[in-house]
Amino acid sequence: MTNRIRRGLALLGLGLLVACAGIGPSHAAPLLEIVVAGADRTVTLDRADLAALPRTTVVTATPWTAGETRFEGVLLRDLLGELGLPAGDVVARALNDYEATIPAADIAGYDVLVADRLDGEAMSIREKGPLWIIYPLDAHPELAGPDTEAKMVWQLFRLTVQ
Ligand SMILES: Nc1nc2c(c(=O)[nH]1)N[C@H]1C(S)=C(S)[C@@H](COP(=O)(O)O)O[C@H]1N2
Ligand SMILES: [Mo]
Repeated sequence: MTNRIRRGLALLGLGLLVACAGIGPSHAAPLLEIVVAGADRTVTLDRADLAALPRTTVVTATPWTAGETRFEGVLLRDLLGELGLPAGDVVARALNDYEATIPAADIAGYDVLVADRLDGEAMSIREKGPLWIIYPLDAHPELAGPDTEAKMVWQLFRLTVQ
């Protein structure tokens, strides 16, 4: 199979999963749950599902990492778009029950990444993984500061689309 066909099949699989939300195949290691508020609809993605979506790299310094760091993953904008989900505000919830709202305007206007790799490696929970919301801080000086930092949720496991 060519990579193009393989990617097509992977996306088709995702589509079917979305269509069968709630009764889809069980995942060996679910990484991310996406809930559409008020729509009785949940999509569960594992690492392979995330790997099959359009990938983006954001290189930036952060308050929690040393020097320029290379984050790879799926833009929040692309994630919602590819899954056919509404473009609303998104509440990001972490394993420690920390929650922050990522405004729809941020998702549209900035490359907000759901990162699943840091400098080429998967992130353990201890390393703020398996998923981390990354804003492109270095590319946009106006993002510096605690308001953005509060939205950079690590140990992410659930997104709720408002
Ligand atoms: N998973 C998780 N992510 C989180 C938080 C948290 O408590 N848990 N705190 C947020 C807030 S409010 C800020 S200001 C920064 C805090 O980072 P610090 O604990 O390194 O100061 O991370 C954000 N991301
Ligand atoms: Mo904060």
